[in-house]
Amino acid sequence: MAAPSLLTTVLLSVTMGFRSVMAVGRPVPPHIAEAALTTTKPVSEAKLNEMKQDFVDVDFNDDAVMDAQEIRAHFQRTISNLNFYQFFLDCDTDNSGSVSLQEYANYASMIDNS
Ligand SMILES: [Ca+2]
Repeated sequence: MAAPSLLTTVLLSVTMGFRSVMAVGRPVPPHIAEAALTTTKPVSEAKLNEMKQDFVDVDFNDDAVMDAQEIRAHFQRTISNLNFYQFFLDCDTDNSGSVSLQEYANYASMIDNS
């Protein structure tokens, strides 16, 4: 029995969550726009810019990390608690309790299917 894995479900939900708010688009500050990022999987420049936009949209207080409260506020009821925790655990690879742009870029590059 090959049911879709939990991770697949999480990733689909998270990706759709981000896409749905892409149109909001807070201005991307220069230090984010020009940040040199590495990604676990290679991605296009356009995709990198999309990730930066996602990041800025979530980082309301501009402290250069997405914390749990910001991610929660951003997604509101669009993802379940379980997906939320899984997303956080998967992104926050250094277990700092928040997600940096670099951590998000690594994560997002892994779920990029384009
Ligand atoms: Ca923040």
